[in-house]
Amino acid sequence: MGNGPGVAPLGVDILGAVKVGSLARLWPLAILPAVFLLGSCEAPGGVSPIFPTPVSPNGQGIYNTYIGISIPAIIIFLGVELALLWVVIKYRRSKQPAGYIPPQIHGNAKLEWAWTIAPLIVVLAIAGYSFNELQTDFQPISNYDFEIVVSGHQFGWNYTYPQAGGFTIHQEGTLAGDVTPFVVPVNTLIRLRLQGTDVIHSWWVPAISGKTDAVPGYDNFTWLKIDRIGTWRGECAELCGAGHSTMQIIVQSMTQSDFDAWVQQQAKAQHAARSAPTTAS
Ligand SMILES: [Cu+2]
Repeated sequence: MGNGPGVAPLGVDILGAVKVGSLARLWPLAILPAVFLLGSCEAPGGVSPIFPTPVSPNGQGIYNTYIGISIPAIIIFLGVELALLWVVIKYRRSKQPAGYIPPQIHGNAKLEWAWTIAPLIVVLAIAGYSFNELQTDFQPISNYDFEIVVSGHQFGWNYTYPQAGGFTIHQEGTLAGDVTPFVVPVNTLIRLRLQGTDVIHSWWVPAISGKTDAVPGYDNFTWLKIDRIGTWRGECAELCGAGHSTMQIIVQSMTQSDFDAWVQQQAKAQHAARSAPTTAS
């Protein structure tokens, strides 16, 4: 009695309905992250959330470091979670006699040393491994083929080629479409000298190199040596103002002869612009 659908007593029925109903409703939530990730691949100018294929030795080094830390971390995570589950299931209260108190380990010096030293070793290993990678990628190298000055401003990037006539490519930020590509020759070791003209920006193309800050009044360095012809995306990785999200980066690599032709074209265009009768800009 009283168990008709209209008069369900609070408790069992309602809880049951909530459990079953919410589980069924939660399924779409489980795939939301995947939808979000795939959706953001389509966003104009966005950096892919999926791992990029590294195309420069420093991009490869960063990728290797990430994998080298993540795989042991995943193994440790699974080990800890499995041990936890094993303890929770095997020693659950309902399987113990009433009033049971498990063996106490408080004050066990050996154990406490062990669980202090073991994580310390892991953390120091991660620190050493990643610091070594930082040294490799962000030192001002000296054996480069040529240098390009990358200057960040609100909101865009300027690339000056001092050893190719000193012209500058303006990669003005926009979300309306693709920005002007920053062009480099393939298989050439290029040093990037990063500068900032107003606030701190950060030059980041995941397939090529790690985030490198462009700081006003201070030169920062990174480098690239792209091993194939193509185009890669990046973005400013330092919140730098209202137009931060427009600061896309596109890097294009081409053969040396295509690059030489491109340099000729840029030099000619900028020379023509300079010698043309000046109009208000
Ligand atoms: Cu910026």
